Amino acid sequence: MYAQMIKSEGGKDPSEMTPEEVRFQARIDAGEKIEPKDWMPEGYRKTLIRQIGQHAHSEIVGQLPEGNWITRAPTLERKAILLAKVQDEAGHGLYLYCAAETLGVSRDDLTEQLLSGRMKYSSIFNYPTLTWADVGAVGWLVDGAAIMNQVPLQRTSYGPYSRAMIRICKEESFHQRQGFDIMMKMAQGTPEQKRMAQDALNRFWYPSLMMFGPSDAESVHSAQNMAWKIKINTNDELRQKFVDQTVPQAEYLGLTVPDPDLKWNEERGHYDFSEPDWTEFFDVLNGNGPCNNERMEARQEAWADGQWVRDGLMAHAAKKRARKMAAE
Ligand code: BYC
Repeated sequence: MYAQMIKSEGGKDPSEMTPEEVRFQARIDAGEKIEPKDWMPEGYRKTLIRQIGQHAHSEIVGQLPEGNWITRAPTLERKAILLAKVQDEAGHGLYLYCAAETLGVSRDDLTEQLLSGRMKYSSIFNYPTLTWADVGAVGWLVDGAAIMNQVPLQRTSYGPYSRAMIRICKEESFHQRQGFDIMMKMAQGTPEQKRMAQDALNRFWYPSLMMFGPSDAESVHSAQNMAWKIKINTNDELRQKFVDQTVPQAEYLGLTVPDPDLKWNEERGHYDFSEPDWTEFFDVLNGNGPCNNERMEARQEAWADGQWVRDGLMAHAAKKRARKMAAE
């Protein structure tokens, strides 16, 4: 009876749920947050570890394309802004690793899974930043797409993830605006600067659309994740929202979105647009993007270089513990 009352659209059939699962789904449907010590289905825990872990890794790997330009930022002010942004991404990664740890996985475990290639990070960070305009395009488009995805995640059902997203979203809007500001300067600059801005848009447009994940028909996790309110919108819904929001911004910049089929559809009240090349997307996911090897090597090197710091911290903690025990 209770099982029949719950919604769980897209998820498991209520008649196949255990009484615990039924109670859990009812809490989700009532809009309650799930906290670390609450009972949760193993699948819920696993999919959250997958998504939050992937999200954390994306923040950390995501520092690399922009970090590439810190030493070459055109002015001291731009350098300071970029430094702050890249540091923010490191902070986001840390909040998210902490949120994942509440699900019973350690940060070392997650790192090991990233470095061994068993865990993914966002496809977008496998593309290079070739010019300063690319730093603008990353802020404007990549952070713009990230916000579109992350604002609804503030309402995700898992408490620690939802709270991490609230903090992260505040910073992401600054990131997006700094990117747009760079694009504006470039688009209004010399013909060569405008050409660089257009070239950056040309190269980052479709990879940014891919950030939302495969089309709904190909998305394996969406239905269950939406039933559990881990995910609030489908991949295609968010992609459409992103296009609708970004096209007028491109027009304002005087730049052309690289899609000859892009046009406003009066009837739908949305832009019609061309799908990204999904073969390229899956190729990038399989490790064959332009920068996959470079990104993994950079993370592996950073992890190895940081070993002495981790060893030092562990030795210090052990000494402190021993001193405390001796004093008791
Ligand atoms: N890249 O069933 P689906 C940032 C995978 S960083 C790689 O639709 P789901 C920033 C997916 O994992 C922000 N993989 O999955 C940082 C699954 O593979 P597995 C990053 C992708 O989970 C620095 C398979 O494809 N944001 O803003 O329902 C500087 C099937 O997909 C991608 C997040 O991480 C992709 N783009 O939906 C600047 C957001 N898309 O695991 C900026 C949190 C899909 O089964 N994550 N896959 O092998 C999410 O919201 C969801 O996980 C996704 C995918 C929408 C990405």
